[in-house]
Amino acid sequence: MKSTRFTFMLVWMVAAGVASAQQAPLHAEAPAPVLNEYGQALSAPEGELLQFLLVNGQAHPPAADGAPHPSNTVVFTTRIGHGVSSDPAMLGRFSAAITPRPVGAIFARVFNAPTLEGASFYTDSQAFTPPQSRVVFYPVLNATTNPLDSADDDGDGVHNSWEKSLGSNKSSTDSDGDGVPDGHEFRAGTKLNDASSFLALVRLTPLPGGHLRAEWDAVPGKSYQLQFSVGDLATPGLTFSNVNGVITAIHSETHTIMTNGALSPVGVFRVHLVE
Ligand SMILES: [Ca+2]
Ligand SMILES: [Ca+2]
Ligand SMILES: [Ca+2]
Repeated sequence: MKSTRFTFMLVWMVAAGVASAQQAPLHAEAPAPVLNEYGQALSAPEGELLQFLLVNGQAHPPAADGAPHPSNTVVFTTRIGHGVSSDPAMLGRFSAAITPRPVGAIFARVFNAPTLEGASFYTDSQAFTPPQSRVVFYPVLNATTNPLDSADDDGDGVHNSWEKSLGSNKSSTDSDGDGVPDGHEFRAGTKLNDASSFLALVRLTPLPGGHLRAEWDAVPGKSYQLQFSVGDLATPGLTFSNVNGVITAIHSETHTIMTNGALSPVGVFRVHLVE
C-alpha cells in the first residue's frame, strides 16, 4: 500500500516538470545591430517586422509579398527595437520572450520595414533548436540584403526590390524623366526619383593663366574620370582623352582643373563613372 502511493507521487512530479518546461518562454536577443540594405542600423520608430518561424525541414525564402513558405510556420512576431532601451547604442536590436516556447528548430526573419506591404528586403538567421535548459537564442541576422522580389519588370537593370526601396517606378526605365535611365542612376548613386539629381557637369570656370576648372555633381565615394574631345557633339566619332586622373568624390560637388584648358580649341567634356 505504501509502495503504490510513492509511485503515484513520482509520476505526478514528472508530469508537472514537463508542463513547466513547455510554458517557459524562449528568450531571443540580437547579438549585434541588424542593418538595412544600405548598411545602416534598422531604426523605424514603430520597429521593423521580426518573425520567428519553424524550420520544419528547411528554411525557405519568403514569397515576393513576404508571405512565409507554407512549411515555415510563423510561431511568434515582434519588432526591432522591442524589449530594449531607446538608447541609440541599441538601434537595430531587440529582445523577445517567445511564447509558447517553440517545439523544434526555429529561425528568425527580419524585414526592412514595419509591414510586409512596405518591405522590400529581408534576412534570415541560423536555425536554432530550443533545448530544455534556459539558453538564450542569439539569432545572427547581419543585414536585410536579400531581395523579396528580384525580378526586373522594366528591364532597366534595377530589380523590383531596389526600385521599391529607392521609391522609383518598377514599370518605367526612367522614373523621374530626367533623361538618365534608372539603371545608370543606380550605378552612379544619383536619385532615381528626383529629376534634379543625375551625373552631369555643372560648371566650367576659366581661371587665371588659361586654366579651366570643371565641376560636376558627384556622389561621395564614387570615382570619376573627366574626359575631353576636340570638336562638338555633332562631330562624328569624337575621340575623348582623359583630363588628369581618376577622382574619388568626397563632397557632392567635385572638380578638377585642366591645365591650359581655357586655351584649347572648342571641344566636348564628359564625366565618366569609374566602377
Ligand atoms: Ca527595374
Ligand atoms: Ca525603373
Ligand atoms: Ca534622377
